[in-house]
Amino acid sequence: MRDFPTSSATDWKSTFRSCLNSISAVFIGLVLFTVEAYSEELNASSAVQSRPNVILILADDMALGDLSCLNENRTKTPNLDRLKEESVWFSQAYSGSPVCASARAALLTGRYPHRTGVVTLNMVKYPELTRLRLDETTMADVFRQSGYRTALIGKWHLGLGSEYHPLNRGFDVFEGFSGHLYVSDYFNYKLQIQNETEHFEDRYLTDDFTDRAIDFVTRNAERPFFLHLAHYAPHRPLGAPEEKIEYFTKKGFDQQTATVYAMIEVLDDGIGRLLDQLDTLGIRDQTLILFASDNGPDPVIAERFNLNLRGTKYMVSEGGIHVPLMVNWEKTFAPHVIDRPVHFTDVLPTLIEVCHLDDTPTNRLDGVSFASSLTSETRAERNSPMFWQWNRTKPRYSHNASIREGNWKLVRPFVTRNVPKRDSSEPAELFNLEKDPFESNDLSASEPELTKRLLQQLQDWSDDVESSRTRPQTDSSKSSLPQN
Ligand SMILES: [Ca+2]
Repeated sequence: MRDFPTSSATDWKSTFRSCLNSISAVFIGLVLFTVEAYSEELNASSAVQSRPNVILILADDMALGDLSCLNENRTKTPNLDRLKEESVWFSQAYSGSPVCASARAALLTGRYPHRTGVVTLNMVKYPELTRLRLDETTMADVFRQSGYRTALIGKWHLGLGSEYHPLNRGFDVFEGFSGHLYVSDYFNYKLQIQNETEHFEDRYLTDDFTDRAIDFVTRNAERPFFLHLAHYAPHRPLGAPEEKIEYFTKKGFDQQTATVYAMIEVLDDGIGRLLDQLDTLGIRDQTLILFASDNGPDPVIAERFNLNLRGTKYMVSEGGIHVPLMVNWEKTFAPHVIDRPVHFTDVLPTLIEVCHLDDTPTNRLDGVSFASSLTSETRAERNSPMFWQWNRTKPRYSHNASIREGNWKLVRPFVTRNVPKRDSSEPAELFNLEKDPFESNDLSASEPELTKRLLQQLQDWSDDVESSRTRPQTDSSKSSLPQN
């Protein structure tokens, strides 16, 4: 050590102490900084590691009563039955709409379909009423923003035209079709493979989608992916392998019902194959799987068994909107049943929470996360009511509209399949779903105050979503998102 003059010993000591303090401060600061940086890295890395792959499988017009475990084996759905046993099953799950396009709009945005601009289903006749507004953020946008590889395999039905194409709405991969005109037959159809249209007549559509889904998960097994497998089955046009149809005609079903059931069996086979592939790849327990149907059974085909629920596709009665929903994440979610009502708009906020996604949609979500129901069997009530409305063209909210609050459901009846020319004067009906799940006992006369209040809430909601639907178009929400 250097010899310092005695006279300055006190100064030296104080300088040394001060120096030491500074060094300590720097050192401690450095340690803290390093620990902080490390822990940030650790948090980021554990967040990434805890992000599961997500496969959202949607059937089209498949009824709750089409699952063989719920229909005394009228149908054959062994894979879905097993998945249900291994999943969190929502016994009170609701679509966002009783028809295809609007239901998908709600599912993919977490918002009531009216806000998104998708209020009906005929894309050719009403292009402006079937496009997902460009200022809406999709589930695929959100996953992609968080680094997921995103794919839509199957049906889009949320707008024709390049701006509305799935590749411009958050999907990296699109192998499917925009609307019904592509599929004249399940054995003879066109698909858009990214931007190119290809014609196929050597395969069966449902198997084709399954093969493409298997191919996608195999190619992306090493990274987080979001796959929306939007099957067309068992939607019209009817068609299935003969031997499968024959199995059901031999059981005594008419030709049309037998064909629908055969289509569902092929769908189920495909889900089994996809799950097997996840096992083979060793990523099953890193993959969250959801299965749902977009709306109830199509009344035009044949009368289908649907647990005696009232109404069908097109109607806001239970038969049109009460759908199957199961959520599976092996080793993370213990199988159980949740009877809390959930709605399609709840799926996006749930996935944002469960997958720790970075981005949140710019527009206010209508849905409420049900993540707590996935990890616990406690029934957490949804505080806000749920709403539905559909008619064939511009919304007329007095037709086919409904609100559910707790166990009470108020329904403004479905009047006609044709375009309503004026507001409906049909009286609203009131049901207590806990006591009357079949909506057979109208209590509006004995509960006039409740009926009046719910009717007003439905009216307020109608005004709100209509004002949102007709807002000026802005594109700001998409400016920060990667574009194809
Ligand atoms: Ca549908």
